[in-house]
Amino acid sequence: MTELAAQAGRSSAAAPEAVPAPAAGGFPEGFRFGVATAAYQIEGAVHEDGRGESIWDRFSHTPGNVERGETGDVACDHYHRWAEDLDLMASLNVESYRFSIAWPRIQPTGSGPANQKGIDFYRRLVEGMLERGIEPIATLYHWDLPQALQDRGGWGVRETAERFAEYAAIVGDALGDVVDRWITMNEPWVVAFLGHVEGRKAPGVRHWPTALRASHHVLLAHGLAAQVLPADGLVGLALNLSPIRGDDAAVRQDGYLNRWFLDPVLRGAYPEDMLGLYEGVFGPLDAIRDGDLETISRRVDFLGVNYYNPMRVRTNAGDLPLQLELLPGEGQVTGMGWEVDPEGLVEVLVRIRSEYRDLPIYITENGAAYPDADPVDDPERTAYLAAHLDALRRAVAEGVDVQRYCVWSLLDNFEWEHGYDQRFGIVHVDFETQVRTPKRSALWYRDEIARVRGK
Ligand code: IFM
Repeated sequence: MTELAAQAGRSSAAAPEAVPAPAAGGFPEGFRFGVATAAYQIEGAVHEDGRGESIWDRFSHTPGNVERGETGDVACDHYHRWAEDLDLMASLNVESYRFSIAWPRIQPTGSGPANQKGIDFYRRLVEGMLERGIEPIATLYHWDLPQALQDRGGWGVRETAERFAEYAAIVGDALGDVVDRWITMNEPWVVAFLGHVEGRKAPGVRHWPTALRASHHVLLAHGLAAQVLPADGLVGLALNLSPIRGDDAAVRQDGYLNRWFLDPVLRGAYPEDMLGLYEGVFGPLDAIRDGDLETISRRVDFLGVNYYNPMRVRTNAGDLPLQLELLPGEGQVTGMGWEVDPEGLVEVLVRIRSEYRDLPIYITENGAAYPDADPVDDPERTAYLAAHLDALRRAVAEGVDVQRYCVWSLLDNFEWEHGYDQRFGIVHVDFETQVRTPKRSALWYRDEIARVRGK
């Protein structure tokens, strides 16, 4: 362990920490407060230092895909302002930073040797975190597939999972001495289904059989990468999970959103009811080969949970295979129309422990977009965060081994197909000037961390 890493609390042990005892502030010993971002949403500099084209460059530059035709070309210009952003985190008492590595900066066409300038950028960034006492949590895939791989079939083909493992090995070798917490995949459901059924996200495909193949290949990519990432680190993946409310359709939506990912990762099997449903409509899912589920479930040192809201559904005799419709959120909703329900977080976490297994949980994303009346006075976001942290304390009290909490997001940023209008940041970004201003929610978070730490 390097001295810098030791200062940032890097552990040298490969095994997940033992089940924590309750400590100050209702969180276990070793618990850390963090923030999260993703490369394409903040970095900009899409043509610099040898970065290749990603599916999000292509998708956002295709008219009609993103509101107002916005793109991540400049975003928060974090590629140039990373040191200022790390200073900002340190000033907010942030203890962990979940960031993502852009695959096309490391391998511009998704295969072949590493682009040294890409590696150098992330090394500078990680060393900058460690110098400030901030723990790095590196995500390897937050949706920016090299376009060259998409041109060969993207997540619809098995080869992409194999290429991903090569990329993971490159990054693990290059940064394994300074990073020991790895998230392979962010939100496989979004990648597979929003990207390949609804076409709302890159690559904008609308084809169920491709989406089902993609869902399997994304999970396989996790499994293959987990085998080659440093053995002395910890590996997980981040699933977006929601409790589902509604009639019979809730079981199908739960299978589609939650169990299709939880079951293979934590049980080594796809849920029988969903396999039956999908195969009944689309025929055998022959992308799933012997041994794949063993690969997918072999190494999950912690589970990343992205939690925002519950979902409501009702049966609808329409479109196969799910035959359901999503209903609007009830009660308080955020700017995205997402229902505010902190208890849903407790439900999700307790369910993982009782129905699957007791494993370390990182809340890898939680937060809210609001159309703030004032750019920095954001009482609704503060209330959202406070209520969800309280919910997390209840989950801890019920025995869930919660080890990290990362607010989504540090900065207002490129919110995918919504462009820059949906602001999730606890720090306001003026996209004309790139000036960052902490919102009241950021100051509240800073003070809450200080309070828990007895500072
Ligand atoms: O901005 C996204 C993030 O990239 C993935 N999880 C949900 C966030 C809010 O929509």
